Amino acid sequence: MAVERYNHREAEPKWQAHWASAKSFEATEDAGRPKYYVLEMFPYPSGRIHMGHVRNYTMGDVIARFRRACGYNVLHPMGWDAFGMPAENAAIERGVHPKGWTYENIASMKSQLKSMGLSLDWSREFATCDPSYYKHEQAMFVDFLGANLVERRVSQVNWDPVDHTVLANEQVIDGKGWRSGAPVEKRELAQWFLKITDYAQELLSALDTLQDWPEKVRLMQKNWIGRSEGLRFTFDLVDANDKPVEGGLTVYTTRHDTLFGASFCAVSADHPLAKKISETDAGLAKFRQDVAALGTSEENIERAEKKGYPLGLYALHPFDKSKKLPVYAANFVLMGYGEGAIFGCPAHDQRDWDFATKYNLPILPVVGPQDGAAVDVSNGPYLEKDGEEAKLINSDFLNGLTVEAAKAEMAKRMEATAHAKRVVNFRLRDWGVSRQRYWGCPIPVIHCKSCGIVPVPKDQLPVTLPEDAKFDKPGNPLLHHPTWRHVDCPKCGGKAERETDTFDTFIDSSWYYARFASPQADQPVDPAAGKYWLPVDQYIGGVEHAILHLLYSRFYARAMMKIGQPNVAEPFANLFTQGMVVHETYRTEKGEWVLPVEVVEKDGAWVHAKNGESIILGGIEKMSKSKKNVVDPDTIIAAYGADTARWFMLSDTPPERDLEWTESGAEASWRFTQKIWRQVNEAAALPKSAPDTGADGIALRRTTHQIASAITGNLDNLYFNVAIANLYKLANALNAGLAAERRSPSLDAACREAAEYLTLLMAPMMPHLAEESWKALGHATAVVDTPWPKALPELLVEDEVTIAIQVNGKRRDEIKVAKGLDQKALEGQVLALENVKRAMEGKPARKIIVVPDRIVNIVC
Ligand code: ANZ
Ligand code: ZN
Repeated sequence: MAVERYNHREAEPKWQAHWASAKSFEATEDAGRPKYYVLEMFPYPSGRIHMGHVRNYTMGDVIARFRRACGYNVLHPMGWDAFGMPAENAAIERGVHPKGWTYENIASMKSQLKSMGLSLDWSREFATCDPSYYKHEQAMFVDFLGANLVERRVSQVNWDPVDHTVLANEQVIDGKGWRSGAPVEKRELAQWFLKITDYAQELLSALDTLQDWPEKVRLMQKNWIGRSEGLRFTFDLVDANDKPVEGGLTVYTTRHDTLFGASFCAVSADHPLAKKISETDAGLAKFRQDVAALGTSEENIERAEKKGYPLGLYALHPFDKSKKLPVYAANFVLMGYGEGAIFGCPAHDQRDWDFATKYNLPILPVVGPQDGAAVDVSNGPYLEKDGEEAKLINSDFLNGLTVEAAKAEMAKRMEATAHAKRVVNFRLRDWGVSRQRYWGCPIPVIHCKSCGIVPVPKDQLPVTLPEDAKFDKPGNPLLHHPTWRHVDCPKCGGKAERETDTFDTFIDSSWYYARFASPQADQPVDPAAGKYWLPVDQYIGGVEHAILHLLYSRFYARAMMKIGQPNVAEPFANLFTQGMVVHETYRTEKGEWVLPVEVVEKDGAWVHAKNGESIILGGIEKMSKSKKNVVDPDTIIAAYGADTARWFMLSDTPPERDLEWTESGAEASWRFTQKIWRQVNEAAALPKSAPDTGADGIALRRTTHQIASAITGNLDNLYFNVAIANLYKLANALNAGLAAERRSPSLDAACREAAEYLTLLMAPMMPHLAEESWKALGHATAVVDTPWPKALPELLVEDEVTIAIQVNGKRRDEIKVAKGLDQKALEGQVLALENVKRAMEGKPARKIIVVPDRIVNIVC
C-alpha cells in the first residue's frame, strides 16, 4: 500500500491547535495526584530564539511530557526575563521604547516557541516587566527592609565620566568604558544591598543536601561562597621616625604559619590609611587613580601587574621587633575582603613573590619539604602540593612543625596577646542591587529630607516606570525625567524624591519560579499553590548560571521565608545543565565569516553559493552571531518540522555535552520520521488480533517490552540520547517484523503492538508525529491523554533456555523455560510433562538433580 509522505507542515500546526483548545497542558492543583514541576531557565526576550533555546526547551519538554504520561500532575510554565540593558540600548540606538521593543520581541519569540510544540501552560505566562509581577517584587522589598535583610551602604562603582553612567564590570574593557572609550573612574555611591552574607554559612552547608545537582555546580558555588578560616591580628605601626602610629595595622591571613617569612605589608588603595596619606602625597593620589582605572572586576585585578606605592610606614614583627616591614598601598589588595590589608610572604605566595621581586624585598623561605631538602625560591614561590606534609623552617619556635600544627601554635600564641583573633571569612559579598537604569523594577522607596528613607506604602504599589522617559542623553532617564521622581513624602507629606535606581535584573529571576505556582495571586505566592507546587522538581539551564542566578535564588527563597512568604529553602530539587550547540564555522579567503546556508559543496570543495568563492572551514565553535555559524530555528522547523529538530537535538550526544548541529544529521532525523510514518501505516493495515505469546510474535514482543522498560529508565535519568538509540532499535525490530514473509496472527499482533509502543515511547520527543501515528493506528483519543506504555514483566526475561530432561539417566524430553528459572518452579513443570510421567511409571521421584539452565535428571 502506498502511504502518503508525512506532512509536518500540516500535522504540526494542527496538533498544536488541538492541544491549545483542549487546554492539555494547563495545570491545576490536585491533591490526589503527585505533582511534578519542570522548569527551563526562562529566556531574555532578545527578539528571536536560537538553537540553544531549542535544545534547552526540548529537554524540558521531553521530561514534562514523559512525567505527564506517567501520571504526574505536571507544571511546565514559561515566562520572560524581560528587564535589562539590551532594551535600553535599543532605545538609545534606535529610538524605540524599551517597553514596545520588549513586548514585540516576546510576541515573536512566543510564536516561535509555539511552533516547537512545547507542552507549556501558557495560561501562567508573565514577563518580569509586567507591573503585576514587579508589584510583588516591590512589596517583598518593603518587607525585606522591615526584616533587616537590606542595607543602604556606600560602595564603589565603575563610573564612565563621559557617558555619566555606572558601568558593570563587563562594560569596562582595558580600564575604559565600552561605549565612550573614556578611562573609567571609581566612584562612591550609596546603594542598596541584600544581606546575602548573613546566609553564607547556611548556603554553603545546604549544598550538601543538593545531591541531585551536578557536582561541578556545587563546587562552583562552594568556591564562590569561599569560606576561609584564618587569623586577624594587628601589627604595631611606626612612621619613618619610629613614632608609633595609633591603631596599628590590622590584617587578615590564612597563613599565619608563614609570619617569620613576612617581608612587607600591603593595604588596598582604598584603605583608610592610603586615603589619608594621599591627601598630602600627590604620588600616592596618582597611584590610587591608576588602581581605580582597573575597575572593580576581581578578574582584571588578578591579571594586572602587581604594583605598589610605599606609605612611609613600617609594621613591627610581633616576635622580632627589630624587623620592620615596609607598608605599601598595592593594587592586588581588595578593600572588600578581610581587613583590606595583608602581610606579604613572598616565598610562599605568587602575588607576594611578584611584588617582592619588583621592589627588591627579601624572599625568605619558611616552609620546606618534609625530607629537609633545600628550598629554591629564586624562580618562584614554593607552594606545597595537595596532601604534602610540608614543615616549617627559619621560623624560631615553629621550626619542624607541619603547616597545620604551626598555624595552630601561632594562633595560640597570638591570641594570648589580645591583638589577634581566629576568624572565619567568606569571599561572598553582599548583593548590590541598585542599577542606575530605566528598564528595571523601580526600587520602592522615597527619600525625604526630614524622615529619611521612607518605603512606599504597599497600597501605593506598584511604583511604575514613566512611559514618557527620554533616552537622548547619557545617564539614568528616571533621574532626568521632569516630574516622575518628585512626590510627597508618605510620612510627613512634605516634598520628597523617589529613588531613581532600579533593581538588578537578577532579583527578577530569583523568584519567578515561585510566582509560576500562582501567577495571578494578589500576593507574591498563594500559600496553597506554593505548598503544592514548590520546589521545582527539575530545573534545566546553562552552566553559565551555575553561580549567580542559582545562588541568588537559593538566598531569595530563604529571604522570602523570613518575611513569611510561602517557599522552600532549596527551590530546585534537581538541576541539569545542558551543553551548548556548536557548529562548523566558514570563512572566505579574505577572512569574512559566512553563514552555513551560503556554503555549498562543489567538486569536493566548499564554495560560496552565490559567487563561487572558495570557503575555508574555520573549526567547530559555539553558535554565535559574530562568527555567523548560526542556523535559524525557524528555517529548520519550516524545512524539516519541529519533531525533526527536537529529535536531532537529543540524538547521539549526551545532553550535558556540546552538540554539533549538522545539516546531514538533521536530514537523517527527517528521514527517520518518514520511516516511522511508513511503518506505522503498514502496521495499521495488518489484520487485527489480540497480542498473544504465540511463537512467531514472541521475539518481537520481548524486544518491544524490553525497550519500553529501558526507555522508561533512560528518561527517568535524562539519558535522552540513549532513549533515542533504543527507539531506533525498536523501529528496526518492527521493520523486521513487518518484512517477515511468513505471516501469522501472532506476528501481526506483535507488529501492531510494537508500532503502538513505538508511537507512545517516541511521543515526548516527537509529539506531533506521535499524535498523527496514534490516529493512523485507529485511536480516537490523543497521545497526550494516553498513559505511558507498561512493560510486561513476563516479557522482560532476558532469554529462554532449553533444558534436557532425563529419567534415571536416560533422555526422555526437553523443555523451554526462562533462563535462571528457580529450581522449585522448574521441578514442578518437569514432573508435569507427559513423557516424564510415562517414563517414571508412577514411581515417586527419589532424587532430582538439576544442572542449572541445562539438565534435569530424575532418579526414581
Ligand atoms: C599571608 C600569606 C602568606 C597569605 C602566604 C597567603 C600565602 P583566602 O583563602 O581567599 O581567604 N588576603 C587577605 N586579605 C586580602 C585582601 N583584602 N586582598 C587580597 N588578598 C588578601 O585568602 C587569604 C589570603 O589572601 C591571606 O593569607 C592573605 O595573604 C590574602 F604564603 O596572608 B595571606
Ligand atoms: Zn517625610
